[in-house]
Amino acid sequence: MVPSLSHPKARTVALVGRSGVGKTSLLEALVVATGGLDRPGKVEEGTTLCGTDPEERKHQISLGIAMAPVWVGGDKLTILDTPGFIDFHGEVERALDVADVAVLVVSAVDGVQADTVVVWHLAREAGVPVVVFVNCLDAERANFESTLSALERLIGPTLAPLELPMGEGASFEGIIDLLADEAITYGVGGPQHGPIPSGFAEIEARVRSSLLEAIVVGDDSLTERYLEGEVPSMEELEAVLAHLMVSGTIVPVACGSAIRAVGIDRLASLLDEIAESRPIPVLEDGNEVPLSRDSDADLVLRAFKVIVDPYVGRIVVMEVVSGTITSDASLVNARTKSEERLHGLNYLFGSKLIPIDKGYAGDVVAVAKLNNVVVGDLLTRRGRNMSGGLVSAPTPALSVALVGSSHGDDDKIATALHRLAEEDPSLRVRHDPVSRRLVIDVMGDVHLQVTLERLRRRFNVEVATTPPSVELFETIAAACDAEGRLKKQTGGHGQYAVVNLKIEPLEPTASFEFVDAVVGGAVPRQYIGAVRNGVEKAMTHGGPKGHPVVGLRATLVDGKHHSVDSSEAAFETAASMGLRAALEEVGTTVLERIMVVTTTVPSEHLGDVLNDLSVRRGRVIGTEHEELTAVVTAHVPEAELHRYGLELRNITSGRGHVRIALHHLAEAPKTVTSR
Ligand SMILES: Nc1nc2c(ncn2[C@@H]2O[C@H](COP(=O)(O)OP(=O)(O)OP(=O)(O)O)[C@@H](O)[C@H]2O)c(=O)[nH]1
Ligand SMILES: [Mg+2]
Repeated sequence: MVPSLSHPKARTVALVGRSGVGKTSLLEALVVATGGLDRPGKVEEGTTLCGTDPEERKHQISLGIAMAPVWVGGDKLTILDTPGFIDFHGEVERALDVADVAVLVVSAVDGVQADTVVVWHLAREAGVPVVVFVNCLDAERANFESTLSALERLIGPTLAPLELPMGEGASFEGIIDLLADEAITYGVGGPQHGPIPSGFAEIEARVRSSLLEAIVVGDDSLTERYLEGEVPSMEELEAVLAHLMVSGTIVPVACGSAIRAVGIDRLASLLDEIAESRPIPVLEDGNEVPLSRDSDADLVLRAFKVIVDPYVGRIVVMEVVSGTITSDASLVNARTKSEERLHGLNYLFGSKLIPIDKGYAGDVVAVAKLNNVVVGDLLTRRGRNMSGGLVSAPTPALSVALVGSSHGDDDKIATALHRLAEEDPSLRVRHDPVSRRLVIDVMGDVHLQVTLERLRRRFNVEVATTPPSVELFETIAAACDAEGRLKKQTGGHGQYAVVNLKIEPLEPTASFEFVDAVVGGAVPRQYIGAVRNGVEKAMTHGGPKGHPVVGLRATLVDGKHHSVDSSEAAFETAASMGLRAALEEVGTTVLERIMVVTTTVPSEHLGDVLNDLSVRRGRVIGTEHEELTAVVTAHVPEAELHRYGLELRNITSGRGHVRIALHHLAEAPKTVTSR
């Protein structure tokens, strides 16, 4: 369906790339170049539109999606700035979910690095057309040629420079527009167009002809005419180029400097050209349907970010997938099926909320007080059975247990963490049943540090961290008979119960069986349940080595009771005593949890992954190959998996995934039991 032309065009652009390449600075420069701001702020001074969060200012890196719109010829492009640091790549994925086009920002100083590769693959997997912007050409040691060759190795023959820099570093003067065949210099009076300086003529001619060839092969009639020696008109070339860029057949390269505002106006126009409707996949009645950005279609919104503002409260940022939203719209949350009433409509300009009346398909709107909407939710009209299913939970790289500064802080810490997790879908909070401590799953050391800083600044909560405890168990070493005898006379009623149990080991995973084999009422019926409870309580309480007991069958074979002094409590206590005595007598074996670890990595990293697993006492069960990826399944003790996610990320430059689940229990070696 062709989007209606009667509405203004609104599209979304994601800036992605490794940390420090200048994405936040580029967003600032784009806003200035299109008239949204008079002067750019600076990352170093914490004065940019998208770098005002105190932790971002402190670390001088972006930590989450931030945004501001730019207007290009009446079209509204919402530019999403994303963090480059790998711990925050969940945010990059969220931005790519909603973007119509992605700008892969690369610095001409450090070119293509492992993180660049990761982000390029994320953009490819999201199916978004990509524009490469080579930034920092004004910086010392900038090298366009080597950056371009590295990009060619990564992206392949679809890469096509549309521009060349004139000079580099201190001698960086401007941009050569290959299609228009002209030079553009940036002085105080704005961009100046002129002929190509003679020093650049030869290289310009060479790169230009390969660009023209790349364009004409995209259109059969142009190819024919080109081969006959005719040079197609600029309009014809531009039309075919636009089509090739939108379809991803050509990955264009633009260049410049965000800090010196060189080439930024041109990038804005290029983005406007490429930011065409990308059909957004949603699930409707169980089938995947692509929704085109049609402002006249049914309204569908998708939440991709939550901000908890100290003054405004909870703000949900949503993309208008299709339709037109007005500030009084009433919608249904496809996940909860409950109605969500909007109270006002805004867009975000950095940290500012700017009120608006309407948002068209492709727009990004921010709405306060939508307390039940979480990242990934779809809002639509009642009667449509949709689900997004698009927010994949990232694999946590690191888990740590938190210890409050004083006892009883746990509730306060948990509340604060849950508030942080609302804004940060990569942060997971859970309760460790063994240590009874709060455990958080994070994406790495920097993510952990930022989370602890936010706890302190926003909630005044101070915590220390420790590795989460490894869950150990005990099981009885051999079968035996046990007797529990309780006989107390302390004035009034006494307490009297005797139980005779037969205890046998079972498979440790079959945690507990109880058999009643009493004959002749030696233990009256009403106390049998209490005996069972007593055994279970003693198991949970722990064996002689202090771990919960699993894997045994207790058979009640005999016992004694007293018509006045016996009670449920007495039988429960006697049963607990009986089991404890048995465990002491025959001894216990300590068990550890063996996890089944399924690791998916690009095949070239398979060897390193297998080595790493063997160091972790892992036993490889199988390896499967699927095209360029390898899937390794291994049994690994839980005690060896601390920081596995981080190590895998290091080995694979962030391109590995892992799933971990409990498989069985096995005897733990001394090194683990004495930890
Ligand atoms: N010389 C030069 N420096 C630049 C340019 N663009 C950005 N910088 C500087 O590079 C540093 C990092 O810039 P940012 O804009 O914060 O980089 P980023 O890509 O947003 O980094 P993350 O948020 O960590 O992903 C800052 O000190 C900028 O001033 C540029 O075009 N030329
Ligand atoms: Mg940034």
